Amino acid sequence: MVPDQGITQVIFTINNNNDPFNYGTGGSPRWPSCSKNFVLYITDGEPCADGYLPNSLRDYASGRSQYNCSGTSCPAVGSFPASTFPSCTGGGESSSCGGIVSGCYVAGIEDVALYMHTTDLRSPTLGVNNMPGIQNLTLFSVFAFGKGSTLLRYAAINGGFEDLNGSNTPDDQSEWDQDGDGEPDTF
Ligand SMILES: [Ca+2]
Ligand SMILES: [Ca+2]
Ligand SMILES: [Ca+2]
Repeated sequence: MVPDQGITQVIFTINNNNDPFNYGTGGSPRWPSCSKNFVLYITDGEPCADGYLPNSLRDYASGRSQYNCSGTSCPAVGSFPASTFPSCTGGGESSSCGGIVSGCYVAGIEDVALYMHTTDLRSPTLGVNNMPGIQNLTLFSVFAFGKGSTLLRYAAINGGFEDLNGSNTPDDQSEWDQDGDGEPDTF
């Protein structure tokens, strides 16, 4: 939905017919501003090479959310333990991610999650078909065959919190743990 300027190969086209915000039928487009939009992310492991991000998204959560990983590790926050990423093989091109870490083996999903959840993706400067109100994405992450990933928890918090105090950041546990069990409600 937010095409990466760095992608040279066109992998999808944007028009009214495949616009997920378009609820119109019969050739009459209709964009209700209050529609909710969700991303269900199902994975069998932690992402391990997310360094290939546009500069505007790289470490976006830094200074915006305490649930921010950087380099090859996530810090401990509250009851969540610190973690380092499993090493993964192949794929990474250091040059593509500015050589920040060899192979681009760095975190990034928690940055993208915060960006997509706190940014109006249909504004005069972003996306197509500028719509009134704020259109964002809410992330639910499902860690199949595993549990207890600090990285995926932070992504779930950043991408799924309800901002009760208007700070635009998940700075209160009640914003992401309404049932009080210590786990993000979207994880
Ligand atoms: Ca980060
Ligand atoms: Ca908040
Ligand atoms: Ca919870």
